[in-house]
Amino acid sequence: VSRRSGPLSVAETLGRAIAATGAPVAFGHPGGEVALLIEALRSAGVPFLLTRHENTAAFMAGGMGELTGRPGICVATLGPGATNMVTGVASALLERAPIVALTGALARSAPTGTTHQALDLNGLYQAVSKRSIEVTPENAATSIAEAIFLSQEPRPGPVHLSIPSDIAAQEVPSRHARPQQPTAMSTSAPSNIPPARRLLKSSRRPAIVVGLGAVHGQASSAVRVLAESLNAPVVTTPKAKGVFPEDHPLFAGVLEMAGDDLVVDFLQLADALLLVGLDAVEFDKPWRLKAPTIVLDALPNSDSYYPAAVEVVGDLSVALAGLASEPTAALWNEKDLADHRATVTSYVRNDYAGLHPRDVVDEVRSGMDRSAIATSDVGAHKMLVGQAWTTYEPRTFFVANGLSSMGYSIPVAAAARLLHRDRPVVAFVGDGGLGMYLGELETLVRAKIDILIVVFADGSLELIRRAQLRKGVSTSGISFDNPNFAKLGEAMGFLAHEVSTRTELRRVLPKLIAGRGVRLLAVRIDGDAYRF
Ligand SMILES: Cc1ncc(C[n+]2csc(CCOP(=O)(O)OP(=O)(O)O)c2C)c(N)n1
Ligand SMILES: [Mg+2]
Repeated sequence: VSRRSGPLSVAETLGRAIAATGAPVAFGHPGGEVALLIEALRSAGVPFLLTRHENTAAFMAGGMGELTGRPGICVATLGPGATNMVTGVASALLERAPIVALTGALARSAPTGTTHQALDLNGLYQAVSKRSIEVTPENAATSIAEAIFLSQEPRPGPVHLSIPSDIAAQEVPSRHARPQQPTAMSTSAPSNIPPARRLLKSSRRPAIVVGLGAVHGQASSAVRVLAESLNAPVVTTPKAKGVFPEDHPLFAGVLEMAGDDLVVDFLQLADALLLVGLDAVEFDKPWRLKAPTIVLDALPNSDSYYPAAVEVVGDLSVALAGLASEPTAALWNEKDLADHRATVTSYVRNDYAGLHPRDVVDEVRSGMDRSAIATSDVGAHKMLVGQAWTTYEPRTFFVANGLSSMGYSIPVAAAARLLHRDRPVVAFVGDGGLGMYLGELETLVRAKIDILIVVFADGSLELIRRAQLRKGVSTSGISFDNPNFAKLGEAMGFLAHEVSTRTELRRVLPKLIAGRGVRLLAVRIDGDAYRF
């Protein structure tokens, strides 16, 4: 780590500020225009991990952000590098992942009329990030400080900096070397506790709905204390899985995933709903719950996706603690709750004769300990995994459910393993999502990342096939051929097995779970087995 004194270049200024956040690595795919930036990151102590596509770099950075709450870092060059990274940055915006996305940009000294690789990158990135700033020597220190700060502020997300290629080497004038930015996050004392308590006190059957704001607000233990003191059942959204332990007798399922209607019907029995950090980004159906709501969040309910009878804005743990002091005698019955959970569990299984994708989730779950980290991609398999994968702790399950982009699960699992070298990590993915970024398997092998990839090989974009069936149109444009996965593993240097029966699954799974490096389990399934 270089600690040269004297004036710093723009690249060095950015590199040092990023290193100071504790970012362990920057992900990206270079061009000549970002060479100085990558070198400045490296010499500040932030090594560069080359991905084969820029979106993967942004997905990995987003994974780091979701895992830690601090910004992940991704880098792309100008022009096609920057356009390639747009989906990954948009994913960070709607998955609420703090990241700082750095791209090159056309040299400010480029001759008038230069159009080669010239695009309005700030205009492009403005649409997919919280802010997009063109870096100059004068604003460099302030811009990177703002990017780091703003990315973490609720709701977390991406901030983009474009660095014109001739600016990177220029010196930051000493009078601009100190950033003009706050460094402390805002925390406000929650308002409106008394009316919330009154509503709760008059309720006989309160229920708690937890969203992803509770992950960022680190409200897990406060949710549990309140749920137990009220004897209130708890459901979560997919991205909040693990905030409440799913083996707890008060756990009542996951919204928006397979069996969603059952969970909604159950919640209709409630006479008051406590919504904790619920983010509308996770819902793609209209709000159906009828009971009056107490809305607890870091931000005002400006989306108005769901109605708020009482709104409590501020620190979630403080707000939850303020409500927990008023015990009510809730009329929920433990047996009804247990029956409800069993109904949800059996629903996703279907009466299907062959190897059910649910069996795969169950076998992998029981082969890994409670601390395991799982990720899910997007498709029919997500509906299953989001309900069926038992999650015990916050920040141990990650799913694309905001932008819901294919390609999310493997990079996020890789980021998880880079951070947690002591935990088993599994990525569930469809054969469509895997195929979209197949080249990245080389990245994972090269970086020696210990993960199990479980691919549901149905030869189809199954979720889309279901949509076609529902709409009564022909099922065309959704089928494809898969590679021979075992041979692919041989060619690319990782262990891979293909199974199509439960016996085969049980034979190869222990070896795959216990192994090192990249391991791939391809499960041949019939897409008809899924039930939403
Ligand atoms: C980048 C991207 N393109 C298209 C979609 C729309 N989409 C949602 S699910 C899906 C099918 C995914 O197929 P696969 O990965 O095989 O999963 P399956 O549904 O078969 O489980 C598609 C195309 C998307 N979410 N993301
Ligand atoms: Mg598929």
